[in-house]
Parts: sequence; structure tokens; C-alpha cells
Amino acid sequence: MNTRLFQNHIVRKEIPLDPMWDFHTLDSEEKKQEEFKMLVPGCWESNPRLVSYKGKAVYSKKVTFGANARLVFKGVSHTAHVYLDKKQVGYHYNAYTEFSVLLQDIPYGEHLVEVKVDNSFHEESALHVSNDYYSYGGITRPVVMEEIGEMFIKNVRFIPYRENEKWCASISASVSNLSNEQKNITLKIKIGDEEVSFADKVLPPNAETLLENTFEFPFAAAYTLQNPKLYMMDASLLYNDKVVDDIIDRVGFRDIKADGKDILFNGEKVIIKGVNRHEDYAEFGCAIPIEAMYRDIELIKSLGANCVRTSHYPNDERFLDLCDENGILVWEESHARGLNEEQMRHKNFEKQSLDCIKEMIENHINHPSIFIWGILNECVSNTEFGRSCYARQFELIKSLDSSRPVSFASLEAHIGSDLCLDLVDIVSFNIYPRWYHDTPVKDSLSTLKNFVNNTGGAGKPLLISEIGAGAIYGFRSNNQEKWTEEYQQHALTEQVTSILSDEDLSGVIIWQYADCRVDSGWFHGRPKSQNNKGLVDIYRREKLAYSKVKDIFHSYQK
Ligand code: ADA
Repeated sequence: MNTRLFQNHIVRKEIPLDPMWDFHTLDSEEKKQEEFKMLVPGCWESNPRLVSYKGKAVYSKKVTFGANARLVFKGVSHTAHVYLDKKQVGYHYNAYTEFSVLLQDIPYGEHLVEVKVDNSFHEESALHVSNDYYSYGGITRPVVMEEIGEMFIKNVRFIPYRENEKWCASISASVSNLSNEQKNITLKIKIGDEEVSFADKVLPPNAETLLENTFEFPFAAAYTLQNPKLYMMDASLLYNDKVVDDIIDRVGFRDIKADGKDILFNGEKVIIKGVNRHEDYAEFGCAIPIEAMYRDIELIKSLGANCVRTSHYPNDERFLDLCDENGILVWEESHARGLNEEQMRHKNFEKQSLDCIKEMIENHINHPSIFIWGILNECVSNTEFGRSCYARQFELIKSLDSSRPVSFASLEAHIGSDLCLDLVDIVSFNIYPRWYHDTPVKDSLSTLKNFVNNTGGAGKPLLISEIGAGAIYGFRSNNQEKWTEEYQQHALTEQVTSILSDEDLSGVIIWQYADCRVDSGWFHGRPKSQNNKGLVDIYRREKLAYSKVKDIFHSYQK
């Protein structure tokens, strides 16, 4: 199954898992109820009998294999318990990050793999709460099963940087030795025509070893937004001169800095013209087929946008691959939207948030398109307790990757009270003049700037991370009332031109690219139970505002 847009292994073999799984819904005592067949990846809401199902279900499949294997899930919504032959072998919380299960010393033969999935809002869940987007259920992203030997490469992390006008990279690889003996290995890493290596390294028994070094790549070409040059990074693990395992990833050479009030990409100032995007597409829900993802990319590019914010959770890696290929900057965000202090004091909040950040960065660090790590959209950044949560999360991000700026989207109600602006590299605010209130956009912007200039955010780049207005596709009227396509077009014109013509700002990320379904408790103010602020609707039909924003984005060519 393709988990990425390119081949990830030549040596490591895949154990075939065809996409149709047996599926049962479960009752509260976990007894099997209705029986279905279910496609993986997919969300169960795509099945006409389960369009609003919130609860538990079990996926099962018989697989023939033996010895050691890795079962990799790119995303299960929302909690997953994994069983092999009825014995639990894995557990994961969070729909939006990858996890894997290591299966060791399995006798060769047919085995039963089962995944119990739960998308209900239960008391153990701090981040997965009813929200202004829909929380789908199922094995919603690809799954792959791989044969592994006694040693395997867990991951290779690549962080490019420039020194004396030359491209360099700090590369670190985690290699596992599952055997009871010490092993001597070499790890070779080929990037384009250049090869670097970690030669003659010792792997202690039953342990994971971290190999780290910095290397120069004097012949590398830069990854730019106009020419997003990607290199395959091919890592091979050699034991007794034989390649025993490999991982192929894709990287690019570029750097990003927040410099004074500017965001610099390879040293050049970039103005952000972006869109917020939920993973939601009509009947496919969050399990968007690659063809539809690519259509989104084409529509976003044609809009003249150069940025996507993955509001409010890490995205399917195939979408990030498409952004890499198309030179579209990505603000990747860990999972959390609009939590109040009580929710942030939930006993599992810290662990679930930190796990999500770790998994997001560990798995996505090599994507050159990611230029900001974001956290905690519109949470309580205006209290001391909230500040301690933001500080802890940023500290973790910086310890995992200090090469990218960090940010969070604060909200209009925190203008005057936000306590966290000193913690970020880029200050970002979500504001809704001309939608939730009728203040002229320029007045809203000057109130915001006055506040930011008197806080720890002063002198940093300032981004408008959300702004927009609702429109119901096809609702047209000469009276320009709210919810009409005309009104949305009118509001976005003022919003986007005011921001892009303001030299103090680093750009705008429109809320939002496409309409999305919302959880049932959110019907109020959400006609059709959708957040209707999309430039396109859930079927990607363009509203009037799409072509207007396209004109504006194309006319600001900085
Ligand atoms: C917030 C939030 C979004 C969405 C938006 C809106 O800013 O971050 O998720 O709910 O408001 O549509 O009101």
C-alpha cells in the first residue's frame, strides 16, 4: 500500500495487506454487532449505514507471515488497540499521528490481526473533543506491514543548514538491534550523487542506537518555492558487507528564519498567502483519496497561495509529499483546538499533547515544505497555567527540531491579555472583523498591532493565521447579507487586501480553504452542520470569493 508518493524501501519487503477488512461495530460491552466489509484506508462514515456512528468497532484480517514484522499505521481515528491472535500488542491515542507495532519471533503461518477503533469522546481523551470540525472514525490513513530482520533502521532525520554559503545537514538515524548479540554495522546514506556514512558502528544487543553527525553537501541545489528541488535520501544498513535493511525518504536543502519582523526562506523575505485546510472532503470524510488531495493542491496553487496551515492536527503524509513537490509552505500543527483551562488541566492533556508533538516531528521532520511547527490553536494563552503548557510544548519542539520557527494561533479575545507571545518566533492571531463583528479590518489590525508591540511579541513577524467569512454555496443575493457568496467575497476582499498591503504584517492564512462538516453539538451558527467559511464547498465547487481572492493573491507578487 502506498503510504507515500514514492517507494520507501527496495530491500525491506512488504507483507501484502489487501484493502478490504472484516469489520464489526461493537456495543458498550464490546460484543460484536453489525458485520460489514470496510476499506482501509477509509472512514466508516463513508458507509451509508454508519454516516454518524460514534463508538467502537473492530477491523480484522488474516495475514500469513512469520519471524519479525512491523505493522505501521499512518492514522487511526481516534484510539486504537491492536491485537495479534487475540493478544494485545499495541495501543495508540490520536487520530493524526503515525504509530507502529513491532511483532517479534512470530511462528510462520496464518495470524489474525485485529484493530479495535473508538471515535467516541470519552473521559480519557483530552484533545479529541466535540469540535468545529468532524471527528471521523476508522483506520483512516494507510497501513503497511513490513518484514524486518534482526536489525532495522527505525528512522533517519535530516536537518539542512547553511554554513559559509555551503549546504550542510545534520543527520541522525535510529537503528534497532533486536538480537541478543552486539553487531557491527555501517549505515550509508546517499543523497543525490553524494554518499555519506556512519562506518563501523557498534549496535549493543536488544537496543536502539542513535547515530548522529553533520555533513557537507557542497554540490546540493537549494529547494526554493519556485524550484522545489527534492533529493531522494537512500539509507542502507550494511552488515558483513550485505545490505540488510533500507529506508528511502525525500529531502530538500533550505533554511527558514524569523529575522526581525520578516520570515526569511533561504535568506529571502517571504509574504505568506495561505489557506487553512481541514482534512475533509464530502463523502470521503477525512480519508481523502490521493486524487482528491492532488485536486486540492491544484486549486490552492491556482489560487496563487503559497502556504497551507494543517489546522488543527498533523496531516496525512501524502499531502505533505504533495506540498513538498509543489513548493507550498506548510504550517504543521499538533492536535488541539479551542481548549479552555479546565480542559487543559485534564489528567491526560500533557501526555497526549507531548506524544502528538513527538510523533508529528519524528515522522514529518524531513519535509522541506514544513516551515512552522504550531501548537494549541486558540487555547488559554492568557492565563499563567496556560502559559506553562505552551512553554512546555515549545520547549519539547525546540529540543526535537530547533531549525524551524514555532508559533500558535491566538484569538481576538486575547488581544490585551495574551501571555505567550514571548515564547514564539512568529506571532499569529486569528481575527474575524466583518464576520463576527463589523469593525473595519484596518481598525482591527491596528488594535492588534498596538497590543503586540507592547508585549514580548514586539519586533517579531506577525501573521494573520485566520480571517474569513461564511457563505453557503449557491446562496446568492443582491442584498449582500451574511451567508451569501456576495457577502463573503466582499468581506474577504477587504480582509485580504488590508493585510497584504500592510507592511507590518507577514501575510495571511485564510479561514478556510474548503467547507467542512462539524460535530453535531456545533450546529448552532453552522448551517448545514458545516463550517461554511470555505472558498470552495465540500465538493470543491468554487464560491465567488475563490476567484476574487485569486485575483488579489496574484496581484501581490512579493
Ligand atoms: C476559530 C478556529 C477555527 C474555526 C473558526 C471559525 O478561529 O480556530 O477552527 O472554528 O474560528 O470558523 O469561527
